[in-house]
Amino acid sequence: MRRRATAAALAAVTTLVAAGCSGVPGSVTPVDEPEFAQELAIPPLAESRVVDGVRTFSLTAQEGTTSFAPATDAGTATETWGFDGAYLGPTLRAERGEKVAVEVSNDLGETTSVHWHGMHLPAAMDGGPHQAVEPGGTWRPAWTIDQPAATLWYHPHPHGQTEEHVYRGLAGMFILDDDASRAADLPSTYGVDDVPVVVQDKVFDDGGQLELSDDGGEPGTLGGTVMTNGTVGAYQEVTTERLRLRLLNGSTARTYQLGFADREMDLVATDGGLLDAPVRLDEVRLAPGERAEVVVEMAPGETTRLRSSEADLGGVAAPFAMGGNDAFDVLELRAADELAPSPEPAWGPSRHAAGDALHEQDASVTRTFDLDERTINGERMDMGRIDEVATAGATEIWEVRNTIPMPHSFHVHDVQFRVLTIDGEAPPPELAGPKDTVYLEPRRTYRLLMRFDDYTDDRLPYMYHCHMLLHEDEGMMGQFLVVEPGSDAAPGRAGHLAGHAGPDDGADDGHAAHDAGARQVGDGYGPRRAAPTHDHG
Ligand SMILES: [Cu+2]
Repeated sequence: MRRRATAAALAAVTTLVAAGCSGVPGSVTPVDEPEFAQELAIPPLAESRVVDGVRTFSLTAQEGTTSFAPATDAGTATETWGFDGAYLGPTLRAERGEKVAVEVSNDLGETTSVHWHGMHLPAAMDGGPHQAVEPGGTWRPAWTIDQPAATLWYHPHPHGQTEEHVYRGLAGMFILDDDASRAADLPSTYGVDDVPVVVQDKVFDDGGQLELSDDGGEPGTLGGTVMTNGTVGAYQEVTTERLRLRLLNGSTARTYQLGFADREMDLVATDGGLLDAPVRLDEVRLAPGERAEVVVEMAPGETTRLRSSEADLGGVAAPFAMGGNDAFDVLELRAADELAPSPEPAWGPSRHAAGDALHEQDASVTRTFDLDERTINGERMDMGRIDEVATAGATEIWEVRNTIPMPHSFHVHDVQFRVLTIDGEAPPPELAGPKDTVYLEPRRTYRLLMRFDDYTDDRLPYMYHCHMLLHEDEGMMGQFLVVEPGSDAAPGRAGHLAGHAGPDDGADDGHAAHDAGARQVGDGYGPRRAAPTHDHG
């Protein structure tokens, strides 16, 4: 795969706009419509074993080959990466309150990492660029699941290489359950009426190999092949009256507008968990990294298709060049002649709801984040610089603004936030639930409410960044600490933090076990609001 130059990318769009193309109909990023003739691949549920009360998974990043026919010629072996397989990874699943651990092994020829997107956990377990897993190495994060039921996911987050690693196929779902989700009237048989749907787009070269195109397009590679769970032209047999789709935009750059041409659907959950009640919608926009759980009704014997209509990207300069004019089918649903009954979607609050709730009146800090072409508040990512320091227990408002007419998004590690307002107005229903990633329409101000409950660390940061992975890799990211009240940790250069590969890289904090025999599980556990017992020596 090739890389491309940012300057060229921006220049190309600028040229298009300057040439007066903004009124041109059509698209420069069209998506092929395949025949929907392949059964949807369902990522297997990851096996786990419970050792001393810890649910322990293992994941191995590895190389392999995958057939993406009919997008490629039958028999073409496309080189891909996956976890425990050739492409994508198994679905991890755990319950609120459980202690979990993952043995992450890297059989690739280069350094990677595994970030638990949407997960509340200690910074040392987060899997960002500071938790690199070297080739041949193993990393053993461990933590306690302490957040609502949700459709989370995991993917690499290595410094400057996230786009390529995700694009090659390293991604999987991490489903969390809790008392509310267990008791809910929602389809819940995995792979049958509760179906993971990882939506991704690809470019294939003449030899059927994956290509990160270098045509200079913003906001990154927009592929002409769209696939679900790695299946091109997929169909899913439906055997129940209602089907729950756990939609994940696992693309690097493309934003989808997912729905059905012939019916509405019930939105039941956003990134971080269930809404207060189902919301009837025609479609839901998902930028890279965003998730939505929807429930769709089927009649016996009928066929319909999940499709992406022209994505509303807000006031971007050249939507025809950003995927905003593309409409295409994504997944075919084929209902059997007899369907088992499904209840009307309904659920009650979790017993944790009061503790989870965020209250705007509790906010004691407001921070401002301005996103430009590749910077946040004028800075590019520097692994050796702390940009923000938050205090455990604090509720904060982050005012985030995309200052240019290009697509951006905003993802915050460690927390689920609430969108309070967009330009002072209440958010639409699909942005009113728990979120960890939000698309930023240009030149609008998003006020995000979040709370940093616990897991303090004076040394290891969490990330916030654009989740358009080219942008992220090119520096659109910052680092924040969560510290104990009274800590003297402050923004600025942080000598203990390794920057890029270099002489400082040996100064590992010892938080994460990088090879066999190093520290085992245990670091991440402990009661809420208690400091973890890290040894920073
Ligand atoms: Cu961006």
